[in-house]
Amino acid sequence: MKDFGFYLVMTNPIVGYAKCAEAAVKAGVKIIQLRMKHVSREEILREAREVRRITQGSDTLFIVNDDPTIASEVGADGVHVGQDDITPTEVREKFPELKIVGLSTHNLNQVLAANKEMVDYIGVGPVYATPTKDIPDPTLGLETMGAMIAASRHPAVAIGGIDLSRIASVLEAGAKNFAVVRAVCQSQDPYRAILAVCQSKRD
Ligand code: 3NM
Repeated sequence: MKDFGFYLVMTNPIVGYAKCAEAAVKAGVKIIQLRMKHVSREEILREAREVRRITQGSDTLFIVNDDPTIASEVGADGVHVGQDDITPTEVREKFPELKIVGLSTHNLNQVLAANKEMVDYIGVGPVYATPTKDIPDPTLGLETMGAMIAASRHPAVAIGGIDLSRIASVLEAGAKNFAVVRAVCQSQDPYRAILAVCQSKRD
């Protein structure tokens, strides 16, 4: 998988998942993830089907967080798993229809372990403190983030507390890809928020 720049993770977008996904497709975001916590499987399935419909035939890849059965059921492009979820190898074995498998990493050892796994990209975070995750791992800071990205043989996506004011520093410290939740999902106008994020990437 090639570097993709901006990666949008959707958790509780204030305009709703469908509108947020539409904005991402319109803005040409390469990859979006549906990350719904504390809701029923049915609710996730419903939103996932809608996001699949919106992204179908577009340039935007659609990833489902945590649950490969939902990803498979709706025909998503892939799944993103954490350290405590089903392993990437198991996903590959049981869900060969999922083209993309992403894995969260939170320290250098996990990056080195991921180098031996068949994953398409890794998450590296949290770079900064974030309230978005219930139990966040210890904050990495830019230096450790940079070292983890440099050690990864897979494309790496910096995540955690990244907003407009921090993107330049994150890129300077070695990230080629970065993900946000709040910086887009808390906007009434996600399209504009995405354009602002992508613009600041180029500055
Ligand atoms: N994963 P925000 S941090 C979903 O460390 C997620 O792997 C993280 O949200 C990790 O952009 C995080 O609102 C939350 O800070 C990122």
